[in-house]
Amino acid sequence: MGKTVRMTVAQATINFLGAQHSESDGIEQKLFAGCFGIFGHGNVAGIGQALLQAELEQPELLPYVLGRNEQAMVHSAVAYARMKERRQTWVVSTSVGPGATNMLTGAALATINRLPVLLLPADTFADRSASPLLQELEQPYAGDLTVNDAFRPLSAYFDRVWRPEQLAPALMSAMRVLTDPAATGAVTVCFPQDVQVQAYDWPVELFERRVWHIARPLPETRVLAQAAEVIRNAKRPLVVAGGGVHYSGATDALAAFCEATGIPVGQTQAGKGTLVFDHPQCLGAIGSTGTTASNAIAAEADLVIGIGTRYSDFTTASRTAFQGPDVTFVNINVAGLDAVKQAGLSVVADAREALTALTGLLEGHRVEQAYVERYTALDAEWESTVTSVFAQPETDEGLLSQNAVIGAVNELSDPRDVVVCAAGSMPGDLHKLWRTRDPKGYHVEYGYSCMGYEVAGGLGVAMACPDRDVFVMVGDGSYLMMATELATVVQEHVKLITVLVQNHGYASIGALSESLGSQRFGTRYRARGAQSHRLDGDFLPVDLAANAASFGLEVIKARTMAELADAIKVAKAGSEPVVIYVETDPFIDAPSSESWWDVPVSATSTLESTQQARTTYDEHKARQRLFLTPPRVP
Ligand SMILES: Cc1ncc(C[n+]2csc(CCOP(=O)(O)OP(=O)(O)O)c2C)c(N)n1
Ligand SMILES: [Mg+2]
Repeated sequence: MGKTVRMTVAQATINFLGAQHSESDGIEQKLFAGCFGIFGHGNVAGIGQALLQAELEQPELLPYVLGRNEQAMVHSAVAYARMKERRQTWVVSTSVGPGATNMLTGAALATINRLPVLLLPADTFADRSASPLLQELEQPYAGDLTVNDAFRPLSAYFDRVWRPEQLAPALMSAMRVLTDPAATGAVTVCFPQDVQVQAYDWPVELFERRVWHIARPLPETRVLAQAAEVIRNAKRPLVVAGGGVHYSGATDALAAFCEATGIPVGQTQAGKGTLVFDHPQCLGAIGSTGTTASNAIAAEADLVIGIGTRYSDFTTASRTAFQGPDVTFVNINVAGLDAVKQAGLSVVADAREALTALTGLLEGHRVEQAYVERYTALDAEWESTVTSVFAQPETDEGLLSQNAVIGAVNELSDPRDVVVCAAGSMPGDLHKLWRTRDPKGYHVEYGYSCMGYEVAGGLGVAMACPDRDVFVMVGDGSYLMMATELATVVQEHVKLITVLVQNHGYASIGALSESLGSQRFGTRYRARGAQSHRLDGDFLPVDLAANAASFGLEVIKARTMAELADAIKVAKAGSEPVVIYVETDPFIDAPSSESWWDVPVSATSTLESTQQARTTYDEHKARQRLFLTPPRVP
């Protein structure tokens, strides 16, 4: 028996986590920047005691940050991890029951976006001595089940430490998955309340500094040669760049590939910034919320080269974006799951490695000049559309358009500043309009598009990048869903600029509802009418500016463009968090993507609006394609 050290399961866990590092390209950093937490009886005396002991005795080990909502803490952690290209994240500690299950939405968001976060929900007693406990779920059909089993389908790895002996293998597996570029996501390790406080003699090696290498899997030589041949034979190839390009640190490799070959790029939400907006090969957003340039080129492409993309419905315009009669796909992705999509030639590899090798193999190859001229002209056309909507004046009622608000923030922010958003009409509008001038300048969570991510995510971004200003763009609906982390922003002295866009309800779902024949039903924040008994009465007198001010931060109300511009300048010049409150007209849309999104419409209805929408739906649906044919390798 080697040397051991006696401590509790919780103390061992915190000591272990504080000693973990990630390594990529020779750069080592701590895997966990710290631990967000909210204490309850499930964790206060176990993990909580261990965190206290660590803060007093080893303050750098795993700094503790108190959040306000468990879901929000996961959002902050995930946003942080995204800004750190998945090389560093946070631990999130919660109590049992509601504290734990509040994290479920965050877990789903992390796993869907393939972003690492370590969740440590507390769990019911392993020895069942006092069951049923406060907040314990009892099911007549199973004795070993707890609410935490709900994390299983949402986690990239799930474990529960019933006995101290299980701790080391559970933690090792958790680290393996967090640092695996293909498998990463929410990693959940549950800690029964009584187990957290048990003492055990741990081998000292468990707590030694440990470095987890983040792999860059190389492409298979033969497959890559085939990919190069397919690209050489394409007349109108198009790259679809996703978040994987960022996580691989492949933005320079992508630029080199595109400059050498002349192949243009459409970007997914997570892939925006992979080329800066004015790069000659950058056509901006692609798909349902894409630019007309990307979408026109997508419609004609004979080859799509997907790099680090999941091909979500927004990216493929629900499989209507690519209309070339013989279009095929080559996919570069670390995850086999994504590489095989659309019957593509699968290059299962790290994006940077594969792109660099491909550029070499394609030396001397360039697409035809006529193609370059065509996409360059389409791109210029879109840019002038953006310029014109950014300059939209106030309406006759004195309201700004959302386009103009986005334009002002874009133009008055510094190139390295970061814009953050997640749900509502703004993600789509930002995807189309935002001129990204730095690879990390655009942070829209659109894998889960979770209302409530905005402020919490903005906090995580600002903590990850203290050298950049962070602009959170949040609609009134998302703000009402979860503005709570403004309290944490104040607590942590984080400079966060929140632009709160008030349009009294859901501009996004309202417009969607109308387009689907559902007449904007139930999408505005209005009181129930005394006569009609419907939600068509007065607009609610809710004062969100006063609400924001109640968190103890400065709120600037802007009505006109001049006031908005002033507010942004004041916020940027200061070092404190600011909320800018602005009312917009929800009926002014962003310029059209000339694209579609598959949202099914009732097949039968007594409403004429629904019947008409169904006819339109059927027309679009007929254009949807399956893509079952792999590329022909010459
Ligand atoms: C948690 C969650 N619930 C519901 C939705 C569906 N949804 C998407 S956008 C939206 C409305 C957002 O309203 P707001 O933040 O005011 O933005 P706006 O649409 O007005 O731009 C809703 C309800 C969602 N994305 N996330
Ligand atoms: Mg709104």
